[in-house]
Amino acid sequence: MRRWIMHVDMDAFYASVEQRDNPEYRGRPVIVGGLSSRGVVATASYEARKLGVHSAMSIVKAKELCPDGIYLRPRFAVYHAISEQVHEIMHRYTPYIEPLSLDEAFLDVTGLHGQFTGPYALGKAIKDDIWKATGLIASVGVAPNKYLAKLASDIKKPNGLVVIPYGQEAQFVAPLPVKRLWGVGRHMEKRLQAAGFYTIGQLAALPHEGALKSIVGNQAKRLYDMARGIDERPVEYERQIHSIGNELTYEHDLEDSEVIDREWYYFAHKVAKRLRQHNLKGRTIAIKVRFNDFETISRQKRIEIATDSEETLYRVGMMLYNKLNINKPIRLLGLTVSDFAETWGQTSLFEEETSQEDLAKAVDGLEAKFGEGIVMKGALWERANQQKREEENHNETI
Ligand code: TTP
Ligand code: MG
Repeated sequence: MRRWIMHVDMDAFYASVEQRDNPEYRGRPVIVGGLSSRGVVATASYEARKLGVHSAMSIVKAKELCPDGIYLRPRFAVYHAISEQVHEIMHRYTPYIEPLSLDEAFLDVTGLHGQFTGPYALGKAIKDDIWKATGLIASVGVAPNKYLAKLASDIKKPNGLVVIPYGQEAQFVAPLPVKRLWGVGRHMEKRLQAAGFYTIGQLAALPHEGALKSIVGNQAKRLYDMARGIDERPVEYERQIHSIGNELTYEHDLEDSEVIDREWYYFAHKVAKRLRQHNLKGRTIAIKVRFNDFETISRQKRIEIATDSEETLYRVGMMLYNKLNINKPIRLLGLTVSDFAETWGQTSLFEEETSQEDLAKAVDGLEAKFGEGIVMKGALWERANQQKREEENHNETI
């Protein structure tokens, strides 16, 4: 089967998020970065780029070029939440995802576009899903390999969607300048130009890589292959996750049953949310309790139907806990879900469960947009107003 690789990259990511959340910034030059006199630009909206502002430029320089710009500090928590939301969408299509940064990933979509009318329709579908879920635009490239997919997503930015078909690899890259080869920086570009190579096609026309050795050393083969549109690197996807859990060591030991009850609800919420982000449902629910004398107990239960629901995690967690008949102060609590079932394309048989799932997804979406805790059940709200906790441990075992 022919391999197809997709590259997804959000447009002017941080700046677009700020424009999404502050409509008055739309259509205006927005610069996100460190605002001190030594700060640098993290990114600039396309309106600001027209004036010459770009990533890594000093803020002082940016202000010279764009005195009327809107200068903002980054809100990393929001960008992280959106990144997770985008990954969740990608996981609906394939588990073979290699994230490169918060706003960029490769996907191995081999065999997938059979479900669509071709690679273009597949790229359009992901782009639309990302737009619907986040209100943000991703540029997408689909091609026979990683190098070409990344090039394709970049070449028509912003709002690009480009497919490089099989058979057109070399032809597509031939007219481009040599700096478009992955890994060719300014230094190597100069050396190639000094040797008479300006376009990628000129490199591809060489009979073999040998002639490049004296110019680029051990990069010769890699560049010669890329110049002909060849790149065999696989998508290095994240290894399979086998369990997801959270545990917490408390600053002050817990004794109050109401507080402990609320903690279980907190764990259920946290773990359920992370399960949904990974598109996973688990059948085994385990709790861990450590006392102030360091004695540690674990209990687990296997349920019939795999779940990602906080209500179920809470109920089972509480049931396991109540059976322990505890009478000592507690130092640590934890909840873990494992034994995952495939959830791709599965729909719930029970209407009630579906509406619960829809509700959970809606809450996840709101949290991604406005930050964790925007929609909270009473118990979590109360908890959020308590003192800060210590040493949260966010586990993903593989
Ligand atoms: P990029 O994808 O390189 O840039 P971008 O998304 O802002 O714009 P586009 O893809 O449309 O060209 O980087 C993603 C985010 O990473 C960017 O929004 C801000 C951050 N970033 C930095 O903080 N410093 C940097 O030097 C770069 C390049 C990016
Ligand atoms: Mg980007």
